[in-house]
Amino acid sequence: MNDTILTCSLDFPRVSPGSAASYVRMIERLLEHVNGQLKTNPGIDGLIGCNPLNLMRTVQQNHASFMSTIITLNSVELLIRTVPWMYRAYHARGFTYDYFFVELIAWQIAVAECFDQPDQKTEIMSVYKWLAEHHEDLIKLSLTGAAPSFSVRDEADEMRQVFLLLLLEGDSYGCLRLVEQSIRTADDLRHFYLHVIWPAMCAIGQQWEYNRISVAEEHLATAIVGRVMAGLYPMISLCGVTCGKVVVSAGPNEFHEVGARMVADFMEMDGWDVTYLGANVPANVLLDILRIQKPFILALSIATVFNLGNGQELIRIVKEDPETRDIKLMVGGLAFKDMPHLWKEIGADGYAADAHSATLLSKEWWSERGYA
Ligand code: B12
Repeated sequence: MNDTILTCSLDFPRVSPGSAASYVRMIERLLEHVNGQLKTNPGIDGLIGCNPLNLMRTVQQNHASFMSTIITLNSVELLIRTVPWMYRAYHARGFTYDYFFVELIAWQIAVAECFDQPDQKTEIMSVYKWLAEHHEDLIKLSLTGAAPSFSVRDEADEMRQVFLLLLLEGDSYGCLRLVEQSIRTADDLRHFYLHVIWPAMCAIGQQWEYNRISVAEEHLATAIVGRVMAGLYPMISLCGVTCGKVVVSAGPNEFHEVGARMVADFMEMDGWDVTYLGANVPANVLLDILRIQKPFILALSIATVFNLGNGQELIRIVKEDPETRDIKLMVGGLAFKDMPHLWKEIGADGYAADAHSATLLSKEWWSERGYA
C-alpha cells in the first residue's frame, strides 16, 4: 500500500460489535431511506450521468452489502480496496464524483433518523463522516489505481495474449482450436488454467471495470471458458481417486464460478473425490449436501467483497452443526486477494491463493489427519 492509503487509514473509526450488528439489522430500512432521498434530489439525473435509477439502486445495494462486511470486520483495508474500485467502475459509467459525496451525506441523514441508541448512532455516523472527509483521497486512489487491484501478475505469456484476444472477439471456435493444439499433458492443462485462463479473465474484468466491454461480453467470455474447461474435463476425470471427498462450491449469491471450477478440477487431478456445485449455492441447501456427503473438505469460493458476509454466515452455520462441524473449511477467491488474514476473521480453517495451492493445503490437512 502506498503512503496516501496508510495516512488515510490511520484515523479510521472502530465500530463495536453491537453497533455493527444494529447496522446490519437495519440495512434495508437505511437503504430505503437513502434511495428515497436520492430519488427526490432535483439534480439526480446529472449526478448519475442520466443512467436509469435502477443502476443507482444497484450501486446502493452493493454499498450496503460491502459496508455491512467492512463495519462487521472493522476492516479499513477492505474499505480502501472497495470504495476506490466503486468510484472507478461507476464513474466510468457516467456517475459523477459528486454523486458519491451526495450519497455519503444521504447515508448520514439515514443513520441519524433510523438509529435510536445515541452511542450506536455516533459510531456508525463517524464511519460515514470519515468517508465524506476522505472523499478526495478516495477519488485520487480510484484514479491512480494505487489501491490493490483485481488482477494477477501480468505475465508475458504469448498464449494468454492470443486467448484474451479470442475471448474479446467472442471466438469460441478459435479458443477451442488453440486448446486442442497446445494441451497434451496434465501439466499443460495446469499451466493453461493458471497462466492463461486466470489472467485472461482478470483482464476481461478490467475491461468491464473501465466500461470498455458490457456485462454481455463478460458473460460471453465466461461461456467460452466454460466450454473450453468442459472440453478438457475428460483429461481430468481419468485421474484415479486416492484421497477423500471434497465439496467445491461458490458461496451464497456468488455468481462467479470459474475459480471454484478450477479448484475442483485441480483437486480431482490430485486424486480427490470431488463434488462440484457451481455458483450461488444457498446456505441451507449446501448444509444439506454436506450432511449427506460428509466430505473431508468444503472448498468455498468468494469473489465479490459484497458476498463475504454471506460466506461468513455460511461458515458459522457449518461450524455450529454437529453433523458438519468437523469438515475442514478452506476458502479462496478474489475477495481474499491481498488480504491474507481475512480468512481467519470469517471463521475458515485455511485459505489458498490459487487452485494449485489449494491442492497443497488439502494434502497437508489429509496427512495431519493421519492419512497417507
Ligand atoms: C466473469 C465475471 C463475471 C460473470 C461471472 C459468470 C460466471 N458464471 O462465473 C458475471 C457477468 C455473472 C459477473 C457478475 C458480477 N461481477 Co464479475 N467478474 C467476472 C470476471 C471478469 C472474471 C471472473 C473469473 O472467472 N475469474 C477467473 C478465475 C479463475 O479467477 P478467480 O475466481 O479469482 O479464481 C482464482 C483464485 O481466486 C483461486 N480461487 C477461486 N476460488 C477459490 C476457492 C478456494 C477454496 C480456493 C482455495 C481458491 C480459489 O483460484 C483461482 C486460480 O487458480 C471478474 C474479474 C476478475 N478479476 O476475476 C469480474 C469481477 C469479479 N466482477 C465484479 C463485479 C463487480 C461483478 C458484479 C457485481 C457486477 C457485474 N459485473 O455485473 C456482478 C456480481 C454478481 C454476483 N452476485 O456475484 C468485480 C468485483 C469487484 C469487487 N469489488 O469485488 C470484478 C473483479 C470485475 C472488476 N475488475 O471490477 N462477473
